[in-house]
Amino acid sequence: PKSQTVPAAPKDKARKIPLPVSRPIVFSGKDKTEPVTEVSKYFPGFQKAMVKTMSAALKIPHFGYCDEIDLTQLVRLREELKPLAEIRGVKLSFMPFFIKASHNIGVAMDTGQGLIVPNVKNVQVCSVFEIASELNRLQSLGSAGQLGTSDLTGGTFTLSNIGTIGGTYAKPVILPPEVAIGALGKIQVLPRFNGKGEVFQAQIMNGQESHIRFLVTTGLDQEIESIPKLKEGIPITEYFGSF
Ligand code: CAO
Repeated sequence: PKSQTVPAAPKDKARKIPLPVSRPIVFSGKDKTEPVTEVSKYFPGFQKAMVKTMSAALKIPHFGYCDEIDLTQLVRLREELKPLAEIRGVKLSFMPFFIKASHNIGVAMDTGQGLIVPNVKNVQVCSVFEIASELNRLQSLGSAGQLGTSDLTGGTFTLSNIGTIGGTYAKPVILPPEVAIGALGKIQVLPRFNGKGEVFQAQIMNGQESHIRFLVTTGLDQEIESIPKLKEGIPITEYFGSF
């Protein structure tokens, strides 16, 4: 019988389970209160401004919308274009494609000075490569703490790519006086069904848009609609401009 194959439980005496030793808990770190001051040598008042803006942002009544987007075609397209951009000395990530899909687009950047949102102006007249080049410029200036006022003002819509720091979903907070913001999660290979009901490896990204409640905006939902244009075989130059 089955029960004979299972070894009998050891008798109490034979057990050698060590007794739990209770030691007092010692906290090695202490809470520290840091005043929000002019600590940044690059932007005097930078931290104060960041706290002020984020406090104003949190007063806005937000409405959130979230969905998943199949980026399989876009991932393929970037693979093709990346070496071409490299020849021109431009690093081509996914961001320029997302930025291109809307107007005067701010990009939330994680820098040594904190969170900053420079924007790429008039994306509608720029090619994806021009946007990538401008994004490269903003990133270098951002990490050196050398962004100017013109780069930091005039944005109309912001994109926050939390995928670069590993996040799949986010609830982005509107940057006033803008009325909407989009968050982009990490792109993951996941099983999905194609039109024939076959499972394929899809490149899935979750996107979320927050906009001021009761306001209809042209945000991420429109951008998402514009991306499938790639699938319709529209020539790259028509959609992204010449490079
Ligand atoms: N999923 C998968 N891979 C991604 C990705 C995503 N969502 N986003 C970027 N990547 C890839 C890029 O394509 C690139 O890959 P390759 O080396 O193959 O080209 C690599 O990750 C590094 O990208 P990057 O960070 O250099 O460039 P980027 O243009 O994608 O992002 C920036 C720039 C400024 C948005 C980013 O550096 C950053 O600061 N993100 C954080 C934003 C943040 O903190 N938001 C939260 C607060 S506000 O709501």
